[in-house]
Order: sequence, then C-alpha cells, then structure tokens
Amino acid sequence: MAMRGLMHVSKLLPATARVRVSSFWSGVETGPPDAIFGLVEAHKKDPRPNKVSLAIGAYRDDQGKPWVLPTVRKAEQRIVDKNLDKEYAGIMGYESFCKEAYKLAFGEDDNFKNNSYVTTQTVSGTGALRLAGMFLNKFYPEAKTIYLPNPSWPNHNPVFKQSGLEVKSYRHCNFQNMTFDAAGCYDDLRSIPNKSMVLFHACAHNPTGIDLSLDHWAEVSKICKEKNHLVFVDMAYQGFATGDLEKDSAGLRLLAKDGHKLVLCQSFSKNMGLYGERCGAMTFLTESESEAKAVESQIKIIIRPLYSNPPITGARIATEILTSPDLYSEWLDELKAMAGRIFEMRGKLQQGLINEGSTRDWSFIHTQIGMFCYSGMNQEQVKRLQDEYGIYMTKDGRISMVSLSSNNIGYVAKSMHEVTK
Ligand code: PGU
Repeated sequence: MAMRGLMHVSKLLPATARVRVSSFWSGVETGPPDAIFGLVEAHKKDPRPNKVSLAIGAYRDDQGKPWVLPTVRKAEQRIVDKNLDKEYAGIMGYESFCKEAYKLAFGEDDNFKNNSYVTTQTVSGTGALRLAGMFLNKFYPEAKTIYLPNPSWPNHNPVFKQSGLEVKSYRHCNFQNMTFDAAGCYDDLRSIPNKSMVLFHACAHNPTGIDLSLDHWAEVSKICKEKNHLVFVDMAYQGFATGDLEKDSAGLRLLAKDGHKLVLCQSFSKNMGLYGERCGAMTFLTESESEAKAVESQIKIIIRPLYSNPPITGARIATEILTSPDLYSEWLDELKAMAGRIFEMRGKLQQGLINEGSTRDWSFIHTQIGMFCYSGMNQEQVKRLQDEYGIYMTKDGRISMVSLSSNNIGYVAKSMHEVTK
C-alpha cells in the first residue's frame, strides 16, 4: 500500500525533479563491511541455531549472555538517587572523572602525583585515539607517521589515517612460535627515524594476546629514549589481562617513571563493561603546568566542533565506582572473575582440541593473555568455520575468548579440529 502511494506521488513530480533526486549518491560505491562489526551483523542474520560469534571483544557470562557488572548496576542506582541534572559536561568532560582515570592508570605513587599532565574525557577508547591522532597531526610536525605493532587492532589503521597520519608498523609477533619478537621490535625501533611516534598496547595485546614482560618494557623504554621517540600507549584492557589493575599498567608506569612524556588512551568499555556508554580518556604527560594548559586549550579547540562535549552517563558510573570504597573493592573482584573465566576457557579450549585428537601444538592458547586468542588459523580455515559450522571470527584467526562458554566450547573445539586436521 505504502509503495503504491509513493509511486503515485513520484509520478506527480516533474521529470527533472525526479532525475535530480535519484542522482545525488549514484557515484557512491558500496564499501566493504567493517572487519569486526561486519561479522556481528552477519552472525545476527545467520539462521543456524548452533551458530557462534567469536568476533567481537565484548564479555559474556558462562551462559553466553552480555554481563552488566553488579557494581555498574549499583552505581547507576546511586546516580538515579542523586537526582542529577542532564546539563552539558564541559568540553573536556567531568573533572572528577578525568582525575580518577589518571589515578587508575598511573597509580597514586609520589612519582606521578607531581606529574604535570592533561586528561580529557573522550568518546571511549576509539574517540581517544582519534582525538590524539588529530592533535598529533596538527602539533607534532616532526613526524607524520605513526608506527603500530604488527599485527594490531584493525581499527588503528583507519583511525590514524583519517586523522591525517601515515601508518607503518614495527615487529611485534614472531609468527613462527607465537611469542614476542623482541629482537625484531628493538631493531625496528632503532632503525626508524628519531622522534617517531610509536604505539604500544599497554596489556592484553589485540589481536595476539602476546604482552611484553617488564624486561621488554625496560628495553623498549631505553631505546625510545635514545631515539627520542614519542611513546603512545593504548590501554583498552587494564585489569582484563591479569585481573590486576597494577600488573596490567606496569609497562605504562615504567615508561612514565623513565620520563617519557607519553600520550595515553584509556577505555572503560572492557574493564567496566561500559561498551555502549562510550566512556574513555586521553592523557598527555607534559613538561610543565604551562605546557599542560596550552595543550588543554588546543584539545578543546579540536573537540568543540567535533562533538562539543562527551556523553555523561558512563563517566558518572565510572566515577561512582572509582570513588566509592565499597564499589571499588567489589569491582576489583569482578575484574578477577572476568579474567579468571577467560583463563578457564583457554584451558578448556586447549583440552577440547586435545580430546578431539588434534596433534597440533595448541599450548600458546594458554600462554596468550587477555580477551583474544590468536589461533594461527589461516583465512581458508576461518572461512570454513563460518561457512560450514556457523562459527564467526575475524579473518586473521582471532578468537574472542569471552564469547566461549560451557555450552559452545565443545562444538568450537570439534569444529576447529575439523578444519585444522
Ligand atoms: N583499542 C584496542 C586495542 C581495542 O581492542 C579496542 C576495542 C579499542 C581500542 C576501542 O574500544 P572502545 O570500545 O572504543 O573503547 N576493540 C574491540 C571492540 C570492538 C571494536 O573493534 O571496536 C575488539 O573486538 O577488537
């Protein structure tokens, strides 16, 4: 009926108007689906009852259900009880949230109390990275290239390219034995131009689950100092790798203690499960208070015409948890529980593959850390898992461990064995 009505109206339009209306976007070509969110959409449309989505890093409980942290629910209730208004936050977001985010990352150590820095609330981790990219493009003319670990989160590349930077990589993963390619990384950091921008994953490296030890961080820090590189840290998983906030930020803190005036991007998507609330922060460590003030003023000038000011609810929730001793200690237990469940799933997946009769060495499943398992499966095997078994993962063979549960782990292990034997 509606269709008939529409045709009727269009017939009334003069021919020229019709042509013009339909020609605006005729030159737009269909782009490829997103490497991660595209798979979420494809999985939703898949009618097979035993389908499994291992594509996105969003925590599930052992029933496969999204888990809202009980502390988040409690914080929400407290916020409702305060009967707060819905006024705009400032351009930089809530001051108390920014302070807490900084403290969480760097700790309350005297070394950091006296740091001069500027922190702004951002539209989650992605927004922080984009904002930092735009700032660096504008104010760091020494280098127009940012170096990412190989491999890295697929969205890093477009985030920085669209910020106007060039993107290159340095070695991170030794693909032969799935360990950190320390020698390759050090070599690359030494051979790139002085004052380069280099991005590191603070912990729970995405997609490999291969993190740097403290000795590795110390060496990286030394080289970056010698070369005067600008260190950029993406910390999307603090607390998620080991279940311990301090351990997961040890590399970052070592860099800061060594005097790097680094750039940090933080996300509260994973460690507080605030995915859709878009809650994050960006920090620049600076030489002086006056430098911090100048940087802050320019950050504001970038944010204002972009999104004006950040969303308020996620930041209120995070602040409530970080400033209420009871919620904070409960949250530490929740972090341990999430990291613990992932650890358990790693053991079960490895055992499941052995039980199926796989003779491959899957021991790395257990040594990798964080949300993902970098399985080493090739694109053809990943495609077979999707086509024949309804199991979705990114084409680099990355498995989101948080989507495995007691219900699907047997099926996933069996299917992985079928395509890799
Ligand atoms: N940095 C890294 C290393 C990440 O893995 C992610 C999220 C982000 C930043 C951005 O997180 P925000 O949600 O914007 O705070 N990576 C997940 C989530 C899906 C996605 O690609 O955005 C993932 O599955 O890789």
